[in-house]
Amino acid sequence: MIDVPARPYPYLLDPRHTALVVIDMQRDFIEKGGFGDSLGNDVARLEAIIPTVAGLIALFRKQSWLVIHTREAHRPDLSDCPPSKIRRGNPSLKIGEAGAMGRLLVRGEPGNQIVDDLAPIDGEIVIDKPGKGMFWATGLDGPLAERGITHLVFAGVTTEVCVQTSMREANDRGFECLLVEDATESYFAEFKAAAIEMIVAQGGIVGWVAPLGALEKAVAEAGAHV
Ligand code: TIU
Repeated sequence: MIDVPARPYPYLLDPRHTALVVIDMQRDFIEKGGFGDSLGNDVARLEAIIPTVAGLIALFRKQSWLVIHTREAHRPDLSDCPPSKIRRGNPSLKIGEAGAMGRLLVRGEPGNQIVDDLAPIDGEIVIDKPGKGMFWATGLDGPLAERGITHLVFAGVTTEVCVQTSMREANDRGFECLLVEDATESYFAEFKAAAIEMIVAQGGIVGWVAPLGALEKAVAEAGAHV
């Protein structure tokens, strides 16, 4: 086990059974003209974490540990998108309508792609999820069980929406979850801070939190090839 200094107490990472989950680092949320922008958010905050997320992905690739990428994405006919979700937020452009990067949150559209700096490579899992959580209607339980994954490290956007929902779903399924706090971001600084405190409160009710540097150092000290 790799002992990672974390809050609320050290996280024991099992190097043979750990995967990284990078949540929704897609243009829809990170670039102007996408879904996040249509909801009235300042998207610049999210772009700033790309180098840290890239560093985290690089750490996992060096160890040959599994990397999973998710995208919030609907079928072109929107049959997997409840009308309530389309109406929600009274956005300037709704899910499925055409924006500057194609149809919002629709599979295959330019805006639905993961940003170039974090693009998946062969052997990594890419999940299109119609909800905020990564297990709902995705079939992800199967591939994780087949690979014997018991520990999940989380990154991505946004902290209090898709990252927190996915981490809670994973926690309920028995996964040991660590959120890398500088590899996640919200449109609202106060929501990110609150989400992190909710995760670690009550003895780590949803999991653990640590910065990338702590994880890198722990992996290096454990003698893994960094
Ligand atoms: N709006 C917002 O903060 N997030 C989302 O709609 N989706 C994700 O978090 N990916």
